[in-house]
Amino acid sequence: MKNKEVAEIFRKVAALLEIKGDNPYRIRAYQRAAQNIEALTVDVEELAAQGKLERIPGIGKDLAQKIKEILETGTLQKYEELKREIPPELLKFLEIPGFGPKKAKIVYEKLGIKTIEELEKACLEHRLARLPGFGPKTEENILKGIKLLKQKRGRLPLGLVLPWAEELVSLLKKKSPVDRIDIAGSIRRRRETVKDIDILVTSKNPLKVMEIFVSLPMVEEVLLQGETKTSVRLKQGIQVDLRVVDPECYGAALAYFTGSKAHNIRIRELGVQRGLKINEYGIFKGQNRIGGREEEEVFAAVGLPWIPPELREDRGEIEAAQAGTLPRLVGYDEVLGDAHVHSKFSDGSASIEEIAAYARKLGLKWVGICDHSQGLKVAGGVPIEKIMEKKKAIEAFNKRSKDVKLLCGTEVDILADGKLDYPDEILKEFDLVIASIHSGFKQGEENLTQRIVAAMKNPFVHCIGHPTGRLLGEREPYPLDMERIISTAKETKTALEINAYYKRLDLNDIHARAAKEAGVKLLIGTDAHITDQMSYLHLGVAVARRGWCEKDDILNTLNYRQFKKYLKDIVSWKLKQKS
Ligand code: DGT
Ligand code: CA
Ligand code: ZN
Repeated sequence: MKNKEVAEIFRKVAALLEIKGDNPYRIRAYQRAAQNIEALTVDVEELAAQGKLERIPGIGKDLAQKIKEILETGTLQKYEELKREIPPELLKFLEIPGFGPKKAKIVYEKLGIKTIEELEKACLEHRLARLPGFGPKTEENILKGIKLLKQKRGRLPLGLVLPWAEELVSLLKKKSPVDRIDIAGSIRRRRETVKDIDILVTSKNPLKVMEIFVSLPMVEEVLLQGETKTSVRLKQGIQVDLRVVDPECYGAALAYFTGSKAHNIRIRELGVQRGLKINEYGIFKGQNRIGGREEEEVFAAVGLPWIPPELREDRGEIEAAQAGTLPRLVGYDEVLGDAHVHSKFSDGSASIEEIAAYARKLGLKWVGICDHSQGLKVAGGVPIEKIMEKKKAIEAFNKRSKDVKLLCGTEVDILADGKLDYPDEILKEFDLVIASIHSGFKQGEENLTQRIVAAMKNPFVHCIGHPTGRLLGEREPYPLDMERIISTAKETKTALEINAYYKRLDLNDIHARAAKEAGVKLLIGTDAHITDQMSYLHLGVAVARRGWCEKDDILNTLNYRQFKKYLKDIVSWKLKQKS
């Protein structure tokens, strides 16, 4: 997959153009293209071979040609030219979130600062505040940005890493003599970000497995090669640790390397209380190994049922297992629909037919077609005149389609004053109304909370979309009084979204659990702008599971009829409260 490489070059071109003060539309076009290419779940090379590059949102003839050039030559003529005009240090500064090119240029030229470390030091010593147009606030923002950048470098979003890990597993299964094989670590627990890939195998020929592993095309560098452990760095920039373990202790090793560390420590303590030693090599009584082949044995040894990996964070799962009150987590195959997909009616790239066909491929039964509202011009918001056309198209589709059904929805913008971007008489026409904030992130906690609370009080709003607005590694969540959001959601019977787009995962696991505990329903949506992104739905389920959610907590487990009825009933109930 060259997706990341192509996206990276586009992103750098955008940054270079920004320093030069080029046309903002052109800059945005490159940024948007980079984002969409990176988010693809299919190989951009494959799309190029099939002549389908222009199906990627934001890719026209010109950018398609440029993608081909990168795939063929490994770089872009235009990029090489731009690079020659601009010092490379400045490029690095542009990776700092919230540190724009104009300010970067001033710092570089006036203070001669050449590295991020120097920049951090200068901020701490308040040497930037004296520059024209700078102040203490700027320094604070730059320091925040540097912190984000460091986090981003250290950890990658699960949604990027999981497919790489799965690809490694499938290659090892196909090409090397492995018997058992599992992904362990934070990926198995489905943590939202991941430091490295941990893989565990058993094999009668460990040396052969290692030999084949280090020669896989995804591997860039071998860091350590041994008979039981080999570490490599992938071209994607992440480390992989592959361990070959004895079949006798595979279960114990899997439990150990799945973690979390905090969870392991609790299990080990429970073992000690029973006179047992539990580690990655098995379960021991004195010198004797009394178990460890299967993971269940580890839990059974300390009197517990098997605990799903998503819960293993020492957040009460041990106590719940002891009390027999572990949740029956919502299953990955229990979600029947995707609540939040953008179509060609706004800024999505697919028609409703294409979306339905993709849903069918994923085994889904329904999709909420939730396009942006009129005011979001940059995102192709649907003007009021076109809503009836969309509604009719969806009704006609539903008549034709026997299996997959669509809901006519909207992702209505919550405006700066808390009002919604469509009037009530329009909102009432939709089957599904998700209200989201897309602007005014800097308003402060009270205002932002108030906007969401006001939206929830609207009788036609079913759900709040990506409630905190965070983007992993790019944008911190805006400040919200989450307790008040959750209690108002409960009072108004408004659902909260678990946005499953890999950079959002918003609500996160902790907030999803708080919502569930308060009795608030959760709705999972991928926010897909291109059909492939619908395959991220499982990431939303993973968040729900990490949030201890059961089937009843998740509206996506309803079938089409039940879901539509649920949505209607909510509006009737809300209207009754008002009158
Ligand atoms: P990551 O890699 O930061 O995304 O998160 P993990 O959980 O995959 O952490 P990693 O790769 O450092 O280690 C994998 C697992 O190995 C971890 O979840 C628990 C186990 N482990 C590592 N170090 C220790 C330790 O010092 N004590 C115990 N009990 N377990 C450990
Ligand atoms: Ca790990
Ligand atoms: Zn949105």
